[in-house]
Amino acid sequence: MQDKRQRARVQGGWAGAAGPANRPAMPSAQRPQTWGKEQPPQEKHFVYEKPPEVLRRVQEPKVIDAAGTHEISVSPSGVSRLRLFPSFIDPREADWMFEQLQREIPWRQKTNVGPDGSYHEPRLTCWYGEVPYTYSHSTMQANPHWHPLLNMLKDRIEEVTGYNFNSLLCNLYRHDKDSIDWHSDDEPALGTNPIIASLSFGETRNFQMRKKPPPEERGDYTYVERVHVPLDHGTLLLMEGATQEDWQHRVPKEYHDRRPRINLTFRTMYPQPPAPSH
Ligand SMILES: O=C(O)CCC(=O)C(=O)O
Repeated sequence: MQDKRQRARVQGGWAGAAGPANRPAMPSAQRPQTWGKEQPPQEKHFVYEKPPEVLRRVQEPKVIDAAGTHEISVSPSGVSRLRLFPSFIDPREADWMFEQLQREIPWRQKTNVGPDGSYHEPRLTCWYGEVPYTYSHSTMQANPHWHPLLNMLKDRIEEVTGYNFNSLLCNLYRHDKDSIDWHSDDEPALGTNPIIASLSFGETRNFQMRKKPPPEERGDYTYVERVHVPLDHGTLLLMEGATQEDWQHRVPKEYHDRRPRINLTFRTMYPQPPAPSH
């Protein structure tokens, strides 16, 4: 895909009158007699100059859907790594888990604060953990009352991955217009290089990632690397290493009907010192 901005624009300038050097020779008999008279207005013509070709391409997303470990980048911050476990929960088990979670989790619609004021999140959420969780200038209160099924899933994930988690953000995407916008899970309370274990149930949605651009791009994501991971019923995705520092992710709205989807993101939160009072 070639970016429109890269197409050669017509450039050039108005060159002076065609002098003897760049005008074809004319037989002397045909030459206009100009001596003794006023010179005619100088003839100008537009000279096209092709601008130097800048070859930058918008990158096609790399689709990751195979089980296993995928290193998506290496940078001074470290390796960004995804580990994908399709059918981590087998589909029949995943069916009843989905129904139970949809029915029994106390889902709420959170209100966030952005540059244009407050807005309702386009999805429902529920937070579990010993400490509150603040993002987008709004806080979810600590909630130690884990649903037994969530405890069971946490144990299974810990056993397979070897990591321990103490918190969980649950997301319910009710339909195709529910979404989560570009962000990284990089709040200070998550520590450096946080490990995020993301378990999905229900409708398959496209989990999209984009690499943060280098400083010289001044926040322009046009040419960055992209990765798409279709997350389906029962799939576990682990994000490790520098993934939160070097990449952002989102689940975009869709243009066609989508049935509900639940996503559970297990994390480890560290208590933070209280903010200084003034
Ligand atoms: O729904 C998902 O797969 C992603 C959720 C997410 O990005 C988050 O909870 O931070």
